[in-house]
Amino acid sequence: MKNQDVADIFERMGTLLEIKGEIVFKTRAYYKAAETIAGLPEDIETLRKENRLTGIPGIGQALAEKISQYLDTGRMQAYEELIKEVPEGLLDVVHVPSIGPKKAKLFFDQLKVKSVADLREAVDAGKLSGLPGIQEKTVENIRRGLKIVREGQERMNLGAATQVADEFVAALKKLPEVKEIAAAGSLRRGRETVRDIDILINSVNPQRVMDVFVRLPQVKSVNAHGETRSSVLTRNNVQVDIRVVEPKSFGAALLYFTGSKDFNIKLRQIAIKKEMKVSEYGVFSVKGGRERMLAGKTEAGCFKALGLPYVPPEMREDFGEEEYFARERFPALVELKDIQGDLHVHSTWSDGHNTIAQMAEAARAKGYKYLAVSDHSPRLRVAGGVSPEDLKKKKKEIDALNAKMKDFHILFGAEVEIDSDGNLDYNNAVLSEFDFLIAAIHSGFEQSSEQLTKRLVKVCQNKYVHTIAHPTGVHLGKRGPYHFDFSEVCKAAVDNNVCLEINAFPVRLDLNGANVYHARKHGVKFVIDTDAHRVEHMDYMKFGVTTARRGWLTKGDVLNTLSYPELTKAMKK
Ligand code: DGT
Ligand code: CA
Repeated sequence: MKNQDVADIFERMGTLLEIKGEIVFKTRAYYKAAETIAGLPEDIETLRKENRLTGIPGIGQALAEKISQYLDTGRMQAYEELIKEVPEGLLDVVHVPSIGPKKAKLFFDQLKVKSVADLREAVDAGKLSGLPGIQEKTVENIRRGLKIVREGQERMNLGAATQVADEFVAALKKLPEVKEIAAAGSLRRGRETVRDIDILINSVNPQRVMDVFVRLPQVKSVNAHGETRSSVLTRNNVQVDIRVVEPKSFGAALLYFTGSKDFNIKLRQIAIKKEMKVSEYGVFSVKGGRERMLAGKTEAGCFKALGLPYVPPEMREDFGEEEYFARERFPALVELKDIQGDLHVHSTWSDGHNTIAQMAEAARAKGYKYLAVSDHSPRLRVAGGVSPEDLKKKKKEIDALNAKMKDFHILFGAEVEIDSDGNLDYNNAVLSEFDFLIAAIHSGFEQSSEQLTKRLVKVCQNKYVHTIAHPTGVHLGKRGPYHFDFSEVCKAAVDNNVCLEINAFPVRLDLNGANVYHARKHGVKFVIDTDAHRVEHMDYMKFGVTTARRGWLTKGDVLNTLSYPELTKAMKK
């Protein structure tokens, strides 16, 4: 199916025309067409064959001809002409945080900046200062943007990493030689971003495992092909390393290669104090200068031999271990099976792909007991925010669905915009109607820390608000968090019975594990939400739970582990 290819070209044309300074009407047409084609359930080649291209909303004769040309020849003349005027590299420049089409054009016209590398050079050489409208602060923001881009290239998000690892694990698991297999490293710890994938295998026939691994279809190139270790690059340039170890050391190796490095160092120090040694081969007693293996087969065995409680992988970072080790027993961390519902999903009422009924059915199939359908409010025009009039219809639709269902509740929700002064996008009469209200910032990130803090505190004090969505605004690889006084906002949240969200959408993972850990110390309560814009996105819940575990949350810290009656009680102000 070529739908996505065509959509991508139109999307690029929209951006290139925007850089060129074309009128909004024309650029919008391309963006709209791209969005529509990407979402088409039918194959665009079929539509073409049956002469139905112009029947697609927003596709007129001119665009239909461009599509046909691409389907016939694999090229689109209009696109090729456009990139003669506006170099393709500017598409990357535009997407550097804080750049956008206007600045991309300015730097291209004035400094011949044609790529991100050119931009980096121009910034380093101090050439941006003095250009019209470019202040020192602007340059600083661009510098920060370039850093985020670099990090985004070096590290993928947890969702992307999980997908790659799952493919490799599934393929290798099929081998009879593989007794046990696990992804280790930052991925196993559930870190929000992952540099490379470390897979560990328990097998007595390493050579065969190595040979199969380097020949898997996902592999683009082989960096190393050894007897017990190999390393490859996938077609998407992800590095995947595997190691095969003997059964008696599998647990110790898993412990070692899960890391983090700092956690390993801490374990080694503890071992030394107890006249022990811990390595990737096992836990050993070194009493009296004699080395004796105590454990290695399983991870749990290694912790036990060290006299420590089992530390879940998500907690193996450089914070709080002392507190953990000092306790006899630590309350169990929250698990995916504890989750009773998703409180932040979108529907076709705003920019979601599925209807409320479809989302609810998928939620029920997961075993959930409730779902809050929280569409955008009108201020977020790009996301088709719901008008107060349409809210009445949406409410009716929800009431009708609820009347038909037993043991499942759809909550009438909204993700309402927080304006630059901390006010909400619906009036109080409208706000009072919602069962569950999420407040969110989608603009005005560049405000000062004081302003942003004030804005968020004010929202916490709003009596209708139940939670703050993606509280720091981070977009992994695209945008850093906005800055505010995190402790102040945590305190305001606790004082006003407002939850902070752990947004499980893989490009967000916001709050992240470290934020959650600190917020928990303030006594904050949390909701773990997927922000699903289609049914499949609801599967992201596992990443949110992982992030919660990285912040040491137990079931009791998370609002959406409650039953429906408990939830409604807990939401009362
Ligand atoms: P990443 O790949 O940057 O997302 O993070 P990790 O934690 O996966 O780091 P990586 O792939 O360099 O190494 C995997 C694990 O192996 C790491 O978490 C701990 C262990 N490890 C690697 N190098 C060292 C080391 O020099 N010392 C110690 N103690 N452990 C190490
Ligand atoms: Ca790694």
